[in-house]
Amino acid sequence: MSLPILPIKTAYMPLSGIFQQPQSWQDSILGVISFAEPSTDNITEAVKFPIFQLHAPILDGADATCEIWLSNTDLSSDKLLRHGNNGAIQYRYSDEFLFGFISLPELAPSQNEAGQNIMNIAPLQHTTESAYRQIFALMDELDYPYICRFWNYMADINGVDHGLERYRQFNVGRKDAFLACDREVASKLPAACALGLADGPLSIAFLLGRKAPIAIENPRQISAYEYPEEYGPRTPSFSRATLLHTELDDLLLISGTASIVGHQTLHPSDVVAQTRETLVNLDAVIAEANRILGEQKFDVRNIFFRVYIRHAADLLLVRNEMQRTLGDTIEAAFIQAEICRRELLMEIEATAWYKSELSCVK
Ligand code: 3EB
Repeated sequence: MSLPILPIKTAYMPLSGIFQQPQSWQDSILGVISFAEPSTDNITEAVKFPIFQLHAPILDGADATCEIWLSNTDLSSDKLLRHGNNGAIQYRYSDEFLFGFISLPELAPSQNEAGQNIMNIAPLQHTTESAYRQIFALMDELDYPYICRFWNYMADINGVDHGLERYRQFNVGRKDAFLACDREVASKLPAACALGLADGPLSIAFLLGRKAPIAIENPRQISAYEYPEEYGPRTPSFSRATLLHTELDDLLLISGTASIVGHQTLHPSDVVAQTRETLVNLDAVIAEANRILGEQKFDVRNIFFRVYIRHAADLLLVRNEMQRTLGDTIEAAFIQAEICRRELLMEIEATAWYKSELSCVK
């Protein structure tokens, strides 16, 4: 059965804005991704929805520092959202979607009886595998078979220990979990992003669904799961975007997108050229989604961007280049974060909606 409209929607506002909304609106929240600085002022115990708090500096777009995922169905009494937690996972769900997150401190694998770390596995790799295995177990338990999107954040993403860059350790742990749980299916991988923050635990948010999304690749780029070995011993398990499609609405969740063509990083020390290249890549992903839909539904001018910038001082260069290409009225939040390849100075992820006129009338 396919619903004519998508039973999920997004909103963007600061954390404090959420608590000024009508209670019925707040009751329809599946979860919140919040880039606000640590502040618990407004957060009471009564809050039922998961708030995925990331302590990353906001450079611009303070009116949109939270991305809110809401259920877009009539919440009559028998259809209220439910929530739960399972180990380190917090989640909330409707009949159609589940939003959750897990935060795990990085721990080494348990030691053997003699107290030795028998495998000498890097703690981040081990913790990543454990986090993903817990998420996959939850999917099986609650019967949400599909992943629409992952958001991955970790400390010091470009640091090196155990002889390997930490992002690459993360990729090994993620791949091992995907393979072990039979989720490494080339053309069915979820959209994702992976960013470095100054500190904090490994933090992964996820959006699960009961209908299969369509995985989109970028014709200008080699699929990330096919990157050559020079980028690490295991390839990243993600697709360039996922498309959720119904009769009336479509939603495109675009993965972190950077200045990569083929598999190579272009314009290593030129943040303006990287921005330009990234926008061409975003355009290519959007065009690919439109091609699959057989209709020009999505447009790079009608989209919400989250822009991650490695060096705060580059904000104006990046924002000006985006405005030069897209016009002054872009909807975006700019966050300071580390990108997963050292030479990358910025990365953009995006959410694009298409609503037919019929859907808007409703
Ligand atoms: C890239 O295209 C840039 O490892 O989950 C973008 C999106 C990137 C997701 C991930 C990494 C990830 O390879 C990096």
